[in-house]
Amino acid sequence: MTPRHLVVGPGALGRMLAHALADRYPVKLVARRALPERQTLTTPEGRTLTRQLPIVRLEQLTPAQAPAFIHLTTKAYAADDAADALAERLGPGIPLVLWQNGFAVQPRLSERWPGPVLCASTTEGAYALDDASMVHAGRGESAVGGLDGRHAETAQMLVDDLNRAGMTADAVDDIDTRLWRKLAVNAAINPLVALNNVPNGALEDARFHRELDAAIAETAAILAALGVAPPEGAGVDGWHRLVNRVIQATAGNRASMLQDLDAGRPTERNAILGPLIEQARQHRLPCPQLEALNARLASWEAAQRQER
Ligand code: KPL
Repeated sequence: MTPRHLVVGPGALGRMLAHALADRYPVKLVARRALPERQTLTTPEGRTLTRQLPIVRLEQLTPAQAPAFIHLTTKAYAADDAADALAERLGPGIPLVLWQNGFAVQPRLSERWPGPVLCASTTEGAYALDDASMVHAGRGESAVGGLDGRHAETAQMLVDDLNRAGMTADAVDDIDTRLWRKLAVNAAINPLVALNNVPNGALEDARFHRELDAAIAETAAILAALGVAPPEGAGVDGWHRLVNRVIQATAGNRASMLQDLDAGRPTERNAILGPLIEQARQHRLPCPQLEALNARLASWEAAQRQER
């Protein structure tokens, strides 16, 4: 059967999306390796649901299986290669939905993908237990839109599907601002907790304040130069409040970057710190703290590669 939604990248978010959409629409999950089709999800309320999710390999896709939407839920560093392979297999014109962190893949693929590109920013919480089971840890909200407010009708069609599937989603005309805001939070929290091997809540400890404050101040200055409005009030205080709120709300979490280091995967530093450092250079703004975090993560990753 031709799927309406093709979900590429069977990590926790991809499988959560596939589980939700499969209740209402034909869905296929695309994976690079064989995975069990019998997939289990534990809901935020603790119920266990098991479904058959059709899983295909990317190499098996043909234009006959072209869906209404492709959801790309890979890590940011794997998104470009996956998108190239999808365009080659499925042909042009299919809306691509980018669920990645950061602000690197989004402008690049919005230029390169042969069709409309939507970006999604979500606060859904999910983690994988193994190849066949995952936990939907907390319900969140998703915002969807094209960069610069493009593709509003397509975004509305997608959020209608997501809402019918039980998620909470909105079509927005300011996804650029939302992606930068999420990136700002990730840039403040993720590298520090990953490099120190601590849960998010540890950043409330005074020993982290100097580095946390420096990362927030540098990020605030860069985003001000880009014209990204600070959240919750003017200036750097708005960014502090937002970051502190997320630290408190996710105090027990091991952030995604820490999970990446634990699993021996590369981190998403190029998608999160990379765009900030690049913009700082373009606007001639100093960002020594962000550069130091990036360099420390790079050497950690290099050491991990050598161990393998
Ligand atoms: O989004 C996150 C992540 O882990 O990537 C935060 C907000 C840091 C929560 O853990």
